[in-house]
Parts: sequence; structure tokens; C-alpha cells
Amino acid sequence: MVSPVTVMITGAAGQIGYALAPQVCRGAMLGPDTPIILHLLDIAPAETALKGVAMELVDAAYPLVKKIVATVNLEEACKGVDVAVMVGGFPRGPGMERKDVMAKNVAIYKGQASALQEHASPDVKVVVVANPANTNALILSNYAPKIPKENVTCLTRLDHNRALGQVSERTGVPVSDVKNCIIWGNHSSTQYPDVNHATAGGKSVRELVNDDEYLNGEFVTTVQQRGAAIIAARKFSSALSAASSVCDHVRDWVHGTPEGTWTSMGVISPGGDAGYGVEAGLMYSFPVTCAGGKWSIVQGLAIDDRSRSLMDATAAELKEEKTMAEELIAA
Ligand code: NAX
Repeated sequence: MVSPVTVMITGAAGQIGYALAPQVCRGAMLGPDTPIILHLLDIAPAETALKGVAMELVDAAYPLVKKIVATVNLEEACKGVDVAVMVGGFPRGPGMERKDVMAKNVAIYKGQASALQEHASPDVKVVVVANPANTNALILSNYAPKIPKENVTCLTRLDHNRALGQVSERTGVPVSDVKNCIIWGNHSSTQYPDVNHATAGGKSVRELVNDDEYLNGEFVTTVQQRGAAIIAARKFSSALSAASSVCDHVRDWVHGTPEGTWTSMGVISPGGDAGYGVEAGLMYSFPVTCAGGKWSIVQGLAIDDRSRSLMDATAAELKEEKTMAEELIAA
């Protein structure tokens, strides 16, 4: 008998929460044999909607689900959590400055960090989805020093999957045979989607596509701007694909990446050569492989000059966000 795993979803009454909870309950995150205890957290104004989500989950009668806790109490939600998916946060509204959104999220993530380190499992695995995802994750990590730094990550798997999807569309190779794209840096429009090491059907994507102008131009901007394109088309931001990518992120982290395949995750940079020269302590998206519940940055990839400058530009934005967050914390 496999022991149940306790999964917390914050912001569970929101769009991504509504798409994610059923996927977790069906086993898409932890596999078809792992029983789930699901903790759903939202804030008081969303309490009724949260109850509605919990009612639907009960009505779906998922065989894997052992218990559902739907609460607006942070401590109760964090109790005994093994996997924490941080989707809740303060969204950037029309006319709001980046600094104002950051100030709200710094306060939220500081509080959630303390609650997690006090009440969650000591080896809780955390993935931050809410934007600014990298910096929220960094704040959480800094304010939860008892949680190992390598256990706090942010989601760039959606961007990674978007890159795989674009290569598949362009080449006609099924997405399952497209491998090893990389998202470097921030989950923002400065991210660098890199296909220099990617393959499709076992062939180099650069050689197969044979169009550097497209791969260095339209491909990159399509992936960077995909979130905005979804909002323009659907009038709501990505939810189904975000939820699916969260499941991919956690599943690969817990169960390992397939042989010969890497993924992208926002993780703490170790600095130096191991971190491709990205300043130590930035929460930066790297190519990683996972085994035994741990991630490792793929080492020794050749980086050309064009890639270097794009990797540095997204690092510079993250450094700016980090400084802004530190100033807000000190204020
Ligand atoms: P919604 O506004 O639909 O849902 C957010 C939910 O969070 C709401 O129910 C709200 O009440 C709740 N919330 C707010 N403060 C909270 C707190 N302190 N504790 C617990 N819950 C709280 O947004 P949704 O479309 O679900 O998106 C959620 C977040 O994901 C946003 O920040 C969004 O920008 C971010 N995204 C990140 C992506 C990524 O790849 N990293 C992609 C998708 C998405 O855009």
C-alpha cells in the first residue's frame, strides 16, 4: 500500500486551481497508484467559491482521494503538506505598477513561507506558479530557511511545453518526440527559449527546421508572448495548460525525468560554471534532469554568444526584481 501524499493548492478557487485539482485527483501529478490528501487554500472573499470547488471534487468521487480539506486558514492548509503548489497571489490589475504588485506578493509570500516551514513536512517540495513566479519563490525560500533551498522551485514548465509545442507544429514531428528545448531565466517576456540542443524525431531541430531566422525570431517571440496570445483569444489567462504543466513539473521532480530527456525548472542558481555564470542565489530557469526526488542542472552545454547575451538579459531582470523585493522587505 502506497502512503497518501498531501498536496496543497493555494489560490484553489481560481482558474488554475479549478483546472489543476481534478488533474491531481486523477493521478496526473503523482501517478495512478498514489493516494492523495488534497488541501485547498484560498482567501476569505473566495471562501464560498472554494467550497463549491470542494463540493465538485467530492461529487467526482475520485478513487485516489482520501480526504479533502478546503480552508481559508493558512496554518490548517499547510499542515503535513508534502507538495505545495503556490498558485494564489495578487494579480497585476490595470494601471498597477510592477512595484505595487511586488509589494503585495512580498507580504503574501513572506507569510506563507513561515506557515509552510512551521507546519508542512520538513522535506516539502514547493512549486510557485503565481507571478512574478521566480521572485515569489525566492522570497518564499528566503523566509523559510528550514526548508532546503533546493526544495523551492518555480514553474517554467509551461514555457518549456510551449516551446516543444511550437517545434512540433513547425516540423510535424509529434510533440512526444520533441526533446530538450530549454527555457532560460525568468517566467516573463525576457525568458530565452533555446532550441540549440533540442531534437525532433532524433534529429537536431536547427538542422531539421533549417531556418535560423525563424528559430531566432518568430519562434522565440511566440513562446515569450504565448500567455498574452491566450488572453487575447480566450479573454482569460492560460489555465488548462498551466495546470497540466504543474503536474508535469512535480511528476518529473518526484518520479524522475525520462532517460536522455531534460526539462526546465526555475531553481536557485549555484553560480559559477555549474550555474552557467548566472549569479548565485537568483531563482533562474535552467535545463534540469531529475532522479531520486532531486533535480540537477544539465552541465556542459555549449553556449554561443547570442545565447549568452539573452541569458544575461533575463538574469539582469531577475536581479532587478530581487533588489526590488529586498527593498520592499527592508522598508
Ligand atoms: P485567478 O485570479 O483565477 O486565481 C487566483 C486565486 O488566488 C484567487 O482565487 C484568489 O482569491 C487567490 N488568492 C489571492 N491571494 C491569495 C492568498 N494570499 N492565499 C491564497 N489564495 C490567494 O488566477 P489564475 O488564472 O488561477 O492564475 C494564478 C496565478 O498564476 C497568477 O499569478 C498568474 O499570473 C500565474 N500564472 C503563472 C504561470 C506560470 O507559468 N508560472 C502561467 C499561468 C498564470 O498566468
